[in-house]
Amino acid sequence: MDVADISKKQSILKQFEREGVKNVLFTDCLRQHDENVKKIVPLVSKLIESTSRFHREEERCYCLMVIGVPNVGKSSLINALRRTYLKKGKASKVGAEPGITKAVLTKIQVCERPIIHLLDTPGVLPPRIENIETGMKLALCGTVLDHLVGEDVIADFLLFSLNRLERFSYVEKYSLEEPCDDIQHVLKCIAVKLGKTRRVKAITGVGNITVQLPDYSAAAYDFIRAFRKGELGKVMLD
Ligand SMILES: Nc1nc2c(ncn2[C@@H]2O[C@H](COP(=O)(O)OP(=O)(O)OP(=O)(O)O)[C@@H](O)[C@H]2O)c(=O)[nH]1
Ligand SMILES: [Mg+2]
Repeated sequence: MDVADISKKQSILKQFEREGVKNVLFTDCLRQHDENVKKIVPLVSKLIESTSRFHREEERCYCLMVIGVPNVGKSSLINALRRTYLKKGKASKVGAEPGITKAVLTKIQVCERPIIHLLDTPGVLPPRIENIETGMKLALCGTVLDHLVGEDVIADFLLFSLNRLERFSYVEKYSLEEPCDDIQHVLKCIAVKLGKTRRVKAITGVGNITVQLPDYSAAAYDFIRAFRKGELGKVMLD
C-alpha cells in the first residue's frame, strides 16, 4: 500500500466491510521492517484460535494459503514474513510482472512460534471482468501482461487517470508545459526527455534520409513503470 493514496483509509475500510472483508492490514513488503507485517502473525493466530474447528491438535502448527490477483505481492509478503519472524532470506521468487509464481509451491515456513507454513500460489483473476474500466485498472496495476493489452493503451489510461485524480506531477517530471490529455504529445515529451529516440530511414524524392523519431513504445513503458514505482505520486484508482 506504499504506492497507493490511503488518505481515505476509513472509507476504504468501510467499503471492505460492506463487501464482507474484515481484519485488513496495509503493508509495505519492500521495507526491511514494516509495522503491519509484524502484526500479521498475532492477528492470524487470534483468528485461527477463535475458530473452533482448529482446536483439534495439541501443537500449534498452521498451514495457510496466500491468494490474490497476479503481481499483487503475494510472494513478497511471504518473504517479508520470513525475514521478519525467522530472519531468513527469500524463499519465493519475486518479479515485476504477472505469472512469476507458476504453481502452488511447497510449504514455506515463516514463523517458529507458532509454527506457520504458507503455500504460495499463482495469481488468479475472476473469469469475467465486469467492465472495461475495471479491466484497464487491473492492466494498469500489472495484473495481466502489458503486451496483451498494449503499452500504448495502458499509458493512455494512465494519463486519463492521473488527470481525473488531478495528480499532475508528470508535468514537471517530464518537462511538459502544462497538464495535457493528448497521450501522443505526452509520450513525445517523455521520449525527448529520456533521450528515447530511434533513427528511421525515410525515402524521399531526392534520396533517402535518416530521421530521428520519438520512441513511443519506450516512452509508454517508462511512463507505466514510473507509475507502478510510485514516482508519479500516490494514487488510488478506485
Ligand atoms: N511498492 C511495493 N512493491 C511491492 C510490494 N510487494 C511487492 N511489490 C513488488 O510487486 C511486484 C510483484 O511482487 P510478487 O511478490 O512477485 O507478486 P506476486 O503476487 O507473487 O505475483 P505472481 O506470482 O506473479 O502472481 C514486484 O516487483 C515486487 O517488488 C510492496 O509492498 N510495495
Ligand atoms: Mg508470486
